[in-house]
Amino acid sequence: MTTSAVTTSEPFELAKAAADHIASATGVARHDIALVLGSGWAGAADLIGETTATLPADEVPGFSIPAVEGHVGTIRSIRAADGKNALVLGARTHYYEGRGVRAVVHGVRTAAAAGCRVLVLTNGCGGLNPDWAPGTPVLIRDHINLTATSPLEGPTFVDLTDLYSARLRGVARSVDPGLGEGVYAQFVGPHYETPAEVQYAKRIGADLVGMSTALEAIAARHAGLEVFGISLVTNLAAGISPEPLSHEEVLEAGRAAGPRISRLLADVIAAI
Ligand code: 8IG
Repeated sequence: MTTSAVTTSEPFELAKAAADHIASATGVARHDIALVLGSGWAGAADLIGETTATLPADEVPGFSIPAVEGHVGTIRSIRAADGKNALVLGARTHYYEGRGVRAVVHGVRTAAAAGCRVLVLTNGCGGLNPDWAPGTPVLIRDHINLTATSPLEGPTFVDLTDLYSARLRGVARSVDPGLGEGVYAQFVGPHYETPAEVQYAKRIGADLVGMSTALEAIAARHAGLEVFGISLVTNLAAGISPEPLSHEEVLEAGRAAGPRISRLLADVIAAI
């Protein structure tokens, strides 16, 4: 084996180690569905089912505690009413933390190694459609990756057509027929966009702007997971509204919408 091949397999070995740790620490040999809960979505975990184990993220190989207020640093195993085991990853690593793209997608690869078939990616984001008031959940139909990087290394030519499962979007709309859909553009951040960048995003086809999700979704498709993405619009993107953006506003919109979107997500999980 060449040196580069050994290097490329490292992330998957680390994910296997994390999955083995999760299996032994939770007593659940295989999980079925994984969730990454972003800004505003943390409350969903409690509605999905009974938490059977809570692991501090920094005890699981490759994970670290998150840098952002509004994100929790635990990995939870939840038993749903239908017997499915959900793995809730509360410790998302953002690309802007500077730990590299491997760290960003480690949770996704761990979910796949833990047996999951479905990955639910949630986030808080800025909205470009003025009809989507702060607190509106929006299904992710597709993404535009503006990070100028990929979680895949080497000649890994993965097809991203239908990356965000049409089947799972249909399930979500059967739960809430009023849900809108949009294209999510991942910027690096951690600064929010300028109004000019928001207009650029709009012209290239984005409806939502954020700092997560796209890189994770790519790694998920590569790992064979079926991806469901849903955003909470916590603010209108810069320049869409005359108000300047504040992280306080983002947290407040998340708090206010929390119970309603948590119920929605729990109902979607139950219907999957
Ligand atoms: I919450 O307006 C949240 N995250 N890039 N822009 C970007 N990320 C965000 C925004 C936003 N709001």
